[in-house]
Formats: sequence, structure tokens, C-alpha cells
Amino acid sequence: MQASFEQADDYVNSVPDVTYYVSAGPRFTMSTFIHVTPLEWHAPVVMGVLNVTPDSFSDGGRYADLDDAVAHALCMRADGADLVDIGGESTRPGADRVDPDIECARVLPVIRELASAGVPMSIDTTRASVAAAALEAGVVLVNDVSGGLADPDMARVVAEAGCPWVLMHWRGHSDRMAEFAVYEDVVKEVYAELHERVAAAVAAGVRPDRLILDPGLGFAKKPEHTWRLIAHLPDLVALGFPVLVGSSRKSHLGSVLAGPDGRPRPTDEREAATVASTILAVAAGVWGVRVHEVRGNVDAIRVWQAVERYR
Ligand code: PMM
Repeated sequence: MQASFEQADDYVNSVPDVTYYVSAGPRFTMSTFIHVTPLEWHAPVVMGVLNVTPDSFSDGGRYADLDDAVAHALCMRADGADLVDIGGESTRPGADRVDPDIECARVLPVIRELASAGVPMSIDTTRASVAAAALEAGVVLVNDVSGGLADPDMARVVAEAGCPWVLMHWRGHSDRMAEFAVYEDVVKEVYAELHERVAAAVAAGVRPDRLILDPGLGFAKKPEHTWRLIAHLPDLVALGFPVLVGSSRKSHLGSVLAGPDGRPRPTDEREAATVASTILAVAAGVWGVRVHEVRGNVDAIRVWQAVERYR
């Protein structure tokens, strides 16, 4: 059964409880009730990461200067990024929060400059005020790693803008997230918690066809949780929403690539592993991937697409 929903209320009333079967067969019922219209971009979408922060785990401090940030964004665009995802607050495990004025001061000049160059952008923020200012300055999508949980005003801002909204699975801010990495069944719990975020977003007036789901790899997740979520990506895709995955350079890759001394591979030596993750995600049917180094991932997707044409 499929239906399209003119009204957010229709959707909310129709959403059944999430059901999950551990054996083969349908795991969730949510997708059968949702008609999702395509987003503006053709999958697979590549989102290039631009952190204008001093302390992000991979590119922190590299693009603090406006000219460096703009040049890097233009480079990612030339390499094939569909969107440049701009963040002004680190979400690295253990990171402290920054003041919203500082977050705005970091991202807005970059957004304005890139908007005038015609670069499609998203804002990576959990704050409604930052999202609103970024939308005003020219971003076209809100990437909220808290899935709307961190700021109760975010849903209103997104609903009014009518823009796509990434709802990522999240259990708490970076300074505390490690203590929330406790699951009996990570797949079931992440999907159920995302389902709650969808219902809350739609209840607040956001159109279901504006939502993108993200399992939040590494956020309140140990490597074994992240690997299990990657293994089950086709089930997340089967919920019927576009799915975004951010595996790029994260610690699950660092630990699987650890040397004989057990030390994780450094972040800037995880590119091949990131590309492998991209292809696993794309083959699972995701809508997009969020990556730091665009070119290698775009090349790999092109190879995958070339093969797909012959299936
Ligand atoms: N990961 C980071 C930041 N933002 N957004 C989404 N939607 N998904 C992610 O997995 C994600 C994100 C952390 O990585 P970074 O510090 O390199 O930006």
C-alpha cells in the first residue's frame, strides 16, 4: 500500500508503530505508508565537507581563513561535489560547544562568498538560529546531526523554509555522546529513534518528502555499532526516505586499519577505506555520502555507475 500525504497530520496519523523482525522478511512497516517525492539532486549525491572550525577531527583548523575555505569549497565543487556542507561547530567526540555568534561568524562569510559563486551548500548545525541565518545567506539544505533534538525551534525554521532536512541519529552532544553508546540491538534502536524524529518533524509541519535520514555513524556509537549499521544500510534505505551516510575518515575505519601496535590509522590516511565505504553505501541504495576528499569518491561512484548500466 502506498499513499501520498498532502497534510502532515495525515502522515502522522497513518504511521504505525515500528515493527522489526529479526528473521528474513520485512523489518519495518514505515516505508509502505510513505510516498517520498524525489529531492532536487539525483542520487548518489556527494556532499563535500567544509568545517570552518579549529577543532574538527579531520579538517579542523585547515579552513579557518576565508580565502582557504572558499578555495577548498570551489575545489570540491570542481571535483564533483553536488553540495558543500559547511559547519562552524565541531562534533568530534568530546568537543565543547561554541557560542552561536561564533558559529555564525565562522560560517556566514563563507556561505555568502560561495553563494555568489553559485555553489550549492548545506549548513551543518544543530541550532535553529544558525540554520535560519545560513538559509538567509544562501544554503539550500539543513544538515542537523541532532535530528531536531538539540533545538526545539529547528523544525519551525525548516518547515518555514521548505528546505530538505537531514535528520541524523543522535543521542547527545559530543562532550557526552560516548556514554550513550549503549544498545541491545543498534539497528532496531537507531531506526526506531529515527522514526520518532520523522514523526516529530512532520508533526511540526515539515513535509515528509523534505526529510533525509542518516544513521549517524560514530555518533554515540562504538565501531561495532557502526559496522552493524553499515551492514544493515539496505534496511534503512527500505524505510523509503533518502539516506545520507557519513563514514568519511571516522574512527571505525581508523580501528579496522590499525597497525600491529594497535594504534588507529591517522585520519588523513583513511581515504581508500572511505572510498570503500562509499561504494558499500551506494550499492546499498543510499541517496548520498558525506566525504572530506571528493574526487576519489566521485571517481569510485562513476565506476560503480558504469557497471550498473550493464545490470
Ligand atoms: N558527521 C560529522 C559531521 N556532520 N552530518 C551528517 N549528516 N552525518 C555525519 O555522519 C556527520 C555529519 C562528523 O564529521 P566531521 O567532523 O568531519 O564533519
